[in-house]
Amino acid sequence: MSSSVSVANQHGMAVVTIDNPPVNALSFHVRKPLYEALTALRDDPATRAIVIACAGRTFAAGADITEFGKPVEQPELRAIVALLETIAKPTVAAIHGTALGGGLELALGCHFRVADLGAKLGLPEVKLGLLPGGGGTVRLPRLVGAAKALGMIVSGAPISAEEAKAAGLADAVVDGDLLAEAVRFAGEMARRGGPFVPVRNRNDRLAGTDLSTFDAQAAELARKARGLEAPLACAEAVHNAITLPFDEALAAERQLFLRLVSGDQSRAQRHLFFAEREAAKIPGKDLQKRRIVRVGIIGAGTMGGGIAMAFANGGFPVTLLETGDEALQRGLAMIEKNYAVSVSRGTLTEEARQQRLSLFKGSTDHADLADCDLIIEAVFEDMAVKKQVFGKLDAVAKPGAILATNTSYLDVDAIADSTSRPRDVLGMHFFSPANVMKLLEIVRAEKTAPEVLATVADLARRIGKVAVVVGVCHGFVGNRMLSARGAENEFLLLEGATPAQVDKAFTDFGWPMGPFQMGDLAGLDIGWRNRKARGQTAVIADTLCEQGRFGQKTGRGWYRYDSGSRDPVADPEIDALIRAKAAELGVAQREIGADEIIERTLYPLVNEGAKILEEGIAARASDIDVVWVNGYGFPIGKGGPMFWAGLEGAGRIVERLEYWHAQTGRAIFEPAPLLKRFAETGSWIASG
Ligand code: T1G
Repeated sequence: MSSSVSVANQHGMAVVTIDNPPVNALSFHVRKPLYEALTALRDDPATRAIVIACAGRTFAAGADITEFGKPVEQPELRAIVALLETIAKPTVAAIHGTALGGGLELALGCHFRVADLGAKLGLPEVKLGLLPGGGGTVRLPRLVGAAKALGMIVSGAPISAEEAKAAGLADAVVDGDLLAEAVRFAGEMARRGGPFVPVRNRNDRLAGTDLSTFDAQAAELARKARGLEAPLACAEAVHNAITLPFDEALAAERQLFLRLVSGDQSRAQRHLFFAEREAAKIPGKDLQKRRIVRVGIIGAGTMGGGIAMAFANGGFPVTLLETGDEALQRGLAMIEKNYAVSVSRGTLTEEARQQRLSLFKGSTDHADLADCDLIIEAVFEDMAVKKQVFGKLDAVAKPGAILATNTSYLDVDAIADSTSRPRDVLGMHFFSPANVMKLLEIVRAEKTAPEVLATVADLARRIGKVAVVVGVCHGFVGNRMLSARGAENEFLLLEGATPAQVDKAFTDFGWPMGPFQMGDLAGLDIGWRNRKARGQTAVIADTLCEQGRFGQKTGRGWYRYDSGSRDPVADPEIDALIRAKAAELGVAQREIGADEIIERTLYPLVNEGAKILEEGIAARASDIDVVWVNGYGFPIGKGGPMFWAGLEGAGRIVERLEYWHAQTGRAIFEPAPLLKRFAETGSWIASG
């Protein structure tokens, strides 16, 4: 046998164990010996039943994603599943950990599935821009029904062992010795005798499918696909499972898979899968981390409250501090309301709500932070205020406590240097709402100790955040690039584009919303305050704010919002204001197309990313992609700004930046040397 697959055979009960750390991906060096072992056991008259199990922490978590895009080595997973279905003796998959993708499809080739109580089962291929390509779209509906299968496959969300049992996907759930139970189960099946019907021949769960209901469900899911092909292909494949004979549906699945796996969207999403994991590989990652038990949050406003919830959701006791009791109670009330809304939506149980609220302790006395191991300030975005807060923290925080600032822009080195313990200081830039948005920019200051960085990076994972370590500059990675993306917005309006046209160019690109709608959502007064603090102006946006048009919160901003609605309505007053400003400034108005809008917003975005890479503010181009996908909604089907630059053609980007630089003289259009180098070499590596 190979080192990846072993066979134990006692009294006719064969156990085939896959051992391919870390997640038992079904790589070629697993598939070949697995195929051989199953063939031999099928043909061995002494073998009465077969159990497939995995060593380590999980049942097979899928095909080996690193193999995609390379020549396929036989046998493919599909051949192994087909082989399983030629075996007349009982076959049992013993599932623990996360049986995902091809791993679950392997289990679907078995007659039975016995799952550990803590196991998860799912087909997450859609998250990679794919669909289950090992028969999952045709076999899963035969066990759980078309509607349940459609929901699982299009969402990619795994289900628990209990849910799998209830749905008909698992035949038994074990709380104890999984392997022993699976072997016992297999023996019992062998004693009872066959025939053992392979999943492919089970049609009763499909028989009663109401196709119109199914199609309505599929249409609703497709509506949310926002330009992504995989969700649509998933729905089509499950539809085929209902309407076509098994082998035809299987062949159709194959064709859909081959189309997706070679497409740009799947390449982009597979890039992001690995990019998120690369971002976690920071210097000092394996250093001894500091012990974090209690977390202190200073500021109970929108950000502070959201950050506090993020930690409470991760099971950490939180001390929430405000300057006065009224602000504190307001913050705590907001947190209670947020949890109550989750309970009413069914996304949180009442028990969990109470458990999380029990983790909060409110205070208006800095001394109460003395027992905190990590203290994060989320106070007003003003350097003097931040330094004052850190001065107090320096006095009350215990030795070894990590002190973090949630600043979005400010110089973390300056904040660290205002304390006696700069090695314990760094930035933790959360994105609003902090209890929901996955991105956390960890701002590594010059003096931040490596183990402090490693501790916070590990902590980020524990609270479900996607962390990217960034360097100190104005706006770090995300907000600095956001400034470049928005620098032309007012010029575009003055020259003739409307807010709706700009926003439509963005939503057609795949963004959840455009910059003007986003501004109305966030509140235009925030940008207005920042501009005033930095002595900057924006002729149109400032006028809106002077008129009290702050966006959704005031019912009017770039758009009008009819009472209570969040849907933007184009406002003729805005068009008139823009025309008046353009006339005042002597700017001729003209038709501006979507291509120009993209060139003058997203090309500078890429260009600024290249500058950030050159300056070492980000360690990798893929880190920048992780920031933009998880913090700003960059369409996952385009892989993030730096990956998309390759899809768009960096040479064209450089050429158009040079054109706009010649037209306007504005620095954001001056192509970064690294961008030019990327255009020539296809590599974002800054050095060498
Ligand atoms: N292939 C290759 N490498 C993988 C992998 C996979 N399927 N899954 C994980 N890794 C690597 C990962 O890059 C990391 O590497 C290490 O394993 C630990 O992963 C035909 C087409 C299982 C829930 O989409 O969701 O089957 O950084 O850090 O947080 O229909 O890994 O250490 O070098 O994520 O404990 C479908 C993907 C594939 C599951 C574990 N399956 N994996 O999470 O560890 S397509 C998936 C995960 C497919 C078939 C289709 C998670 C996990 P490194 P990790 P984790």
